[in-house]
Amino acid sequence: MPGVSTPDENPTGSRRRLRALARAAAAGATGLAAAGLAVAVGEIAAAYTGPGGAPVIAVGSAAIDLTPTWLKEYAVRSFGTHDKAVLLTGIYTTMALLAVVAGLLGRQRPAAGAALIGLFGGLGVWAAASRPTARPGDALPSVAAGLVGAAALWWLARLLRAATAPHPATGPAPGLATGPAPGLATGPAPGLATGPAPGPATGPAPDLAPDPAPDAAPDSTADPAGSDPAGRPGRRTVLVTTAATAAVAALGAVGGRRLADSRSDITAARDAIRLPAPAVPARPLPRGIHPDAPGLTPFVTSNAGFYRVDTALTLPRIDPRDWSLRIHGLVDHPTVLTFDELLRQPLEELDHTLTCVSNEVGGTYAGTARWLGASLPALLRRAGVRAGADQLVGRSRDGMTIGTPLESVLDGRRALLAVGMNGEALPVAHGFPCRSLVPGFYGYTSATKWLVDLEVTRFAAFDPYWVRRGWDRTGEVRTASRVEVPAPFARVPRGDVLLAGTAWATHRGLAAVEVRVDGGPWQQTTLAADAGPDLWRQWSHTWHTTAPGTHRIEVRATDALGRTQPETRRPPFPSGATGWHSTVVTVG
Ligand SMILES: Nc1nc2c(c(=O)[nH]1)N[C@H]1C(S)=C(S)[C@@H](COP(=O)(O)O)O[C@H]1N2
Ligand SMILES: [Mo]
Repeated sequence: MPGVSTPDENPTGSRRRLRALARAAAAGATGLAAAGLAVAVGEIAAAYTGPGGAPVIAVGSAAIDLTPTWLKEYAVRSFGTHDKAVLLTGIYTTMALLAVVAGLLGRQRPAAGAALIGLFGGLGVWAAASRPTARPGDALPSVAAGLVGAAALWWLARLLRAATAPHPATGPAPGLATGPAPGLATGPAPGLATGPAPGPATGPAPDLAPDPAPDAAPDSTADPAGSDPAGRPGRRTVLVTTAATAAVAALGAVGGRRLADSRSDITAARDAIRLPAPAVPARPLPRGIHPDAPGLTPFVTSNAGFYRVDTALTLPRIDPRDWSLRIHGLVDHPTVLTFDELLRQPLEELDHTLTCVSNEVGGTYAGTARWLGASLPALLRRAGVRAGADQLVGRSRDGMTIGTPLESVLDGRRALLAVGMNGEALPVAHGFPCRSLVPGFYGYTSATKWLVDLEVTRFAAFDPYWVRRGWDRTGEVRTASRVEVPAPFARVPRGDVLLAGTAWATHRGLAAVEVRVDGGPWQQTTLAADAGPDLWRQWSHTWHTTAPGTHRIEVRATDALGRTQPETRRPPFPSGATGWHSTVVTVG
């Protein structure tokens, strides 16, 4: 036979290795294509059953719930708000590796390769079913993905094996001479080990075999029709089929995602909401709440700039027409409120700084907004809280549980069931259509987004999500302060340098902020106007620089109870970070 594909009478070792490598790559590709098809089928099915059912999302959500606290802390510290992207990348990478393994396995044992793909579908089923919000349909996308992926791998693997099998003259192609044509589903169901897997028992594995006899080398260039006279599929057939499968998978995945987005699109419903005017408007913010220091955090955080912390891999998209809030537990009159009923309550405006317990010293997981909502204590009083209750548990549509000390909710502070944020309906990422807010508590113990259920209960009766993972059950906000101006490692001219920053002791109120340079004496800073105890407070100070060089500026705050931030540095777990923030600048 002419041409490059003429089998070498005496193949060199490198040539043999190259051929083996090409065959391994082809096998790996079948695994990737089959897994891709599985993901696509899962995405499309999830467009109908709900986003929580998409296999990758289900596995990712389960991973989030199962991640030990130390690892979660590490992820938040290292990746911040990118932690979810990192997780998804990890899942896709793991899946790709397993898919390649499945493809390689499938060379000798198509059923085993198929079973591995099916197993991943099974993992999706388990993950979807184990979600706290699991509905019966949630497992369907993973079932479909597992079955289709397994069938695709089995089919591709058998095709590949047939194409690379030794020529009938030297030995029957395993599985071919005796079994049905590949692609006809007359054999054992993929993934079900109902019979011995064809392959190793019937002939040497193609890749383990010494180089095939010259006339047995599959020769795709002599095989334009895609199969040789013996009816074996050619390598080109396998290649084309694998590529076609991958293309269908890619199209399906993109299409499925689009379909899911359009089916769950609630933009129009959110845009249609007309928030009523507040029955209790907020006092206008006093003048002089924000020192004029370029680079200082704005006093009010924009919705777009507001930090986001949650466990939701896909945002719950709730149509307010399908939303209701159940208030139950240790109450005399359990109630269910629709969104319209909620909007008909007298709405109050509340200027409030929300902070996250995971905020590091000097961190940015804090934001201030003008919230609009119904009074939470008023609704609870109307429901009739019974004696013995001490915890209020909020549940979200996505299964988060958040517990707040009931006594604090009812002690006169302005707790809200918020529907508005800075003049618009809550953004989806911040809990649309309704979230709770209780000034004085970190988000994880007060600020349930996508809230659908409020239970009056006891601490002894229920541990919410983060408490089960070791976090403090009370979650009162610690006093915190930051130096923001100058920026870290800034170079500043000699003379007077303006220092400025932000501090909070939410609900207790902030009494003082002090700074010191290079461990020198503490100096009082100038506090900007006080907008109320539920809000952060900004500060500024003129530093008369003396020596050129590098200097460390430290800050500490004192709350209205006279308690100054402790120097001891502690990490956020389990009850919020402690320690003084500092920054380093160079003068000269
Ligand atoms: N449903 C739900 N609500 C949630 C959370 C969550 O993971 N899921 N995270 C809480 C935490 S830890 C914080 S700090 C705040 C953050 O609110 P934001 O994302 O609007 O800033 O939401 C709280 N409410
Ligand atoms: Mo948080």
